[in-house]
Amino acid sequence: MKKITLAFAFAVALVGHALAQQKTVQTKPNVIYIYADDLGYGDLSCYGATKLHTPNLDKLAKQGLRFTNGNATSSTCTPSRYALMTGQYPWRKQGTGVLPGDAALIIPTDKMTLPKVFKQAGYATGIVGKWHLGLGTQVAKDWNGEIKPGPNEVGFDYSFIFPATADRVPTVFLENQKVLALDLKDPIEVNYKTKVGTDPTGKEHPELLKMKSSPGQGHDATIVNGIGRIGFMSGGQKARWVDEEVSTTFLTKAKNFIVEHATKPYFLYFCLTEPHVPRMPATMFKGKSGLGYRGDAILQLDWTVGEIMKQLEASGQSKSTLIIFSSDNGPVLDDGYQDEAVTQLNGHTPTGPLRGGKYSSLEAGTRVPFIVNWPGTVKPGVSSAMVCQMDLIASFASLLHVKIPAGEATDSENTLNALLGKSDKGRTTLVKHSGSLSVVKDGWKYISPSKGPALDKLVDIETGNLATPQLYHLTEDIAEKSNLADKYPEKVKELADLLETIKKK
Ligand code: NG6
Ligand code: CA
Repeated sequence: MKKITLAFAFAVALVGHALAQQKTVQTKPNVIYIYADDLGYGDLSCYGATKLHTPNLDKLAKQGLRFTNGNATSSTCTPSRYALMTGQYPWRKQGTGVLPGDAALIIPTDKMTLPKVFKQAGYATGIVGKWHLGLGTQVAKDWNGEIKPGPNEVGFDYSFIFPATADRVPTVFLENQKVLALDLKDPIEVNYKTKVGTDPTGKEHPELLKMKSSPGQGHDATIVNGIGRIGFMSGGQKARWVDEEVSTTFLTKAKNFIVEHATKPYFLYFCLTEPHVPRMPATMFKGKSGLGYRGDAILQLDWTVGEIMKQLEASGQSKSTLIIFSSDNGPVLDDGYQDEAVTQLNGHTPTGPLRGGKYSSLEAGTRVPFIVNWPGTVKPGVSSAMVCQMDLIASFASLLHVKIPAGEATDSENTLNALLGKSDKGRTTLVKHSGSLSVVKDGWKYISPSKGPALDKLVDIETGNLATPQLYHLTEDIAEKSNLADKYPEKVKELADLLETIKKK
């Protein structure tokens, strides 16, 4: 009898332990934030693309919540990522525009960041992919030693990154503060002003290029892997990446991180480079889309997301992992290379129904694909709530009961209920940022007057610049076709005043 009682008590304890564990999993999901680079609102088949088929992202969306009003804060990379990391509008701080590859770190090391929210909740944190928020304390730095501060100093336990963009030197990976495959006998030097070393440049030797740069866009400095880059570098021959391998390298590192942290909740910031220039996908994707390398790069991105989902399934983490997928800014075709993105477009519309694109104040600049997937917890569906990447800090702080110190991440709003599909209300107000500022409130958008050109000729994108105010009723006119500023002057004034108030905050 005594034996049975003991065995029973033991069994009860076991079940209790299992339930407690399950509970930990439910309240502390693993979080993977997958960030595409320059992917447009209309680039995925789950967002209406018909010339491109993205089955893995479609599956992610079908099993999850697909947002039709998901936003980056800005229409370029660095500022959007700054907002994601800090919960602050980037335009509040000088020096948060697109950074060169040798820039110093722009994220404060003593303030709350998105990875620190997770760390404070006991998570392991990792970043794999494109960083583009600067490294070190100054521009001049030794690329052959420990390079810090960087991601490891702002909240990531583990980092495997490239410093800036795929089209900027140095074209190397860094793992936890050190350049990977560094050979000290062949030291790396980087310079954005003058040529260093003897490597040929695209300007001097266009015949060496396997992909031509577009005239006047500046991708004609040091040639690496047959591609002209922005900026000069010398040395580090063995450390230089091969573009065709970048994505699978990041994928491998991300999968390793997932497997290694299977027993502890983790936050993985997985920032892919597709479909940013230079588009040079792995051989198995070249020609696959029929839309040139831009389309192929999107298929590679889709495949990568599928591989992550498979890895989660294989290690039994699907239900305990919340995936968010989004893009740092809108799409562009010719962003510096003659890669057939324009000539092979074949009727594909990267912006979907939106006007503008990367660099633009118009919707396609900042409204991007945004998917939340947490099988068993987030009910599948489509949400029209206005959500923004900058709000992840406050939202996850709320989920994980982490306190954000006063005066930090002050622009981040807790929109957890919208993100988890429990509410159809996200933000009411959001400031959008390109060359000029716009504000969206309750479906109305005001773009402040700007003297800049209406068309960015270099990339053939409408900028949204106009010398007079613009007012669009986005809920009825998502394509921003009718400027209603003259018709509703009081609305223009209300939103212009609101923008001023937010700017002063
Ligand atoms: C621009 C580059 C463009 C791209 C972009 C950054 C020129 C003319 N164009 O300055 O090719 O690198 O910066 O893109 O230099 S982002 O997605 O990282 O913001
Ligand atoms: Ca980008």
